[in-house]
Amino acid sequence: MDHVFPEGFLLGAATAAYQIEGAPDEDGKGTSIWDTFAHTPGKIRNGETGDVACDHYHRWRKDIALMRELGLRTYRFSVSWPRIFPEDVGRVNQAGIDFYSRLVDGLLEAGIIPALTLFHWDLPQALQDRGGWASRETIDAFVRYADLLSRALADRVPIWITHNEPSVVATDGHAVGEHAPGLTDPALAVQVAHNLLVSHGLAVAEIRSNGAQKVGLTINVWPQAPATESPEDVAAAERQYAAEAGWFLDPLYGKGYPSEIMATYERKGWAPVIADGDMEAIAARTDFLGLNYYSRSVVRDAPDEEPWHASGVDEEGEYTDIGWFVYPAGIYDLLTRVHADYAPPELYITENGAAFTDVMTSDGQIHDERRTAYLQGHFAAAARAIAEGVPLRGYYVWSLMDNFEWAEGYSKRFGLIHVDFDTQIRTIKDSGRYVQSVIREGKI
Ligand code: IFM
Repeated sequence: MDHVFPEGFLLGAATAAYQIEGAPDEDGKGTSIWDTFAHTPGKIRNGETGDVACDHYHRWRKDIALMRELGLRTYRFSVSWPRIFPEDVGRVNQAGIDFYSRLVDGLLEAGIIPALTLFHWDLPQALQDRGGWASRETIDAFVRYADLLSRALADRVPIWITHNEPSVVATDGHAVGEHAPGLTDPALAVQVAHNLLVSHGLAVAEIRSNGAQKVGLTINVWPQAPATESPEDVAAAERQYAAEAGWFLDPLYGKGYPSEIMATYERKGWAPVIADGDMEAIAARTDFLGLNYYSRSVVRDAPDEEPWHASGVDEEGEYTDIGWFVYPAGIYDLLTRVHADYAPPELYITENGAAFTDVMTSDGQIHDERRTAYLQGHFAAAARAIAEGVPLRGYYVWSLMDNFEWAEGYSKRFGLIHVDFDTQIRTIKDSGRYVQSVIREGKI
């Protein structure tokens, strides 16, 4: 393999609070919507919850030691908002801030650059009770939370991510109902997406003024390829892309919402209420864009399919355990397209990885060849984009360790580190050793 990452490239791994921490009511933490949702019968596979997860809240020192062993240059984690504000915007829980402050110090001592996500889906239940992301009160609450936390940590955390995957929060949580808070109202979902973007934009200035070196946002994007070269299929793929990616990226880069998508929302009565100044707020200057890439879709024109008149087509080839097609070239397609369309000053792959069933062999190891091959293919395609001038500065593998995969519970393992959820024993997988060697030697 002659692909390499450039000198100084930040290769690391990512997690999120609810997926790993456990300790749902320790040290003054309030209830999040994911605590509520996971405890609602029928919502999570096998009735599992994040109550213990990887018990990272108690084992974080050991987890940092494992990151150090892997040689990670950077670690992306998220903060549990209800550890900081257990109720709504009123009382601050200093013990919550102290937990993350210790974590950050531990990372820095280990030579690992912290990257902090403010919102990876675990909204305080008290805010949901007042309307959640559909309410502008939550925008204000988020800005207050961003300000408070960045005042406490921006002197030591250089990379700040406001939101993780706002489209998933909006769609899965508010239209499909498979994620917390479990609502099924498409118009509400469109408003939620708008409010998330406004809250991002308003928080950027606060975080920066508190000393953060870099502030950005993470979007999940699946490139959409047409099933054939027919103009109808090509247009369908572009519509799907505009609805999923353009709806978020265009306004972030000052282009407003895509008109074709807005026209559809207006026709359906789903268009968001936009207050004066919102579009300017959303377009706040950011230092980088985070992209989560897992797969791509192939779509064909389908006039009967609402609302985008497009429908997915299965591809021949390998799929991961969660049903996502393995398509390494898609990360190159995505990076080059986003660079060409919006030219963010810097890009990060803030998540990429694969769920596969792992088997511990008699040597006590996990020889996860498919995950290793997945990563190798995606690293190589990303390196190709860098070689062609895309300013990709870092790459976070999802995930550092096996964890709570939302509605799928513990059934899908994405980790570089295997977690035995009965004993909490961690075992570095072959894929983890592979990432270690890429960081050490630079070669992919
Ligand atoms: O586990 C999730 C993560 O929380 C957000 N991005 C996708 C991952 C895999 O589904």
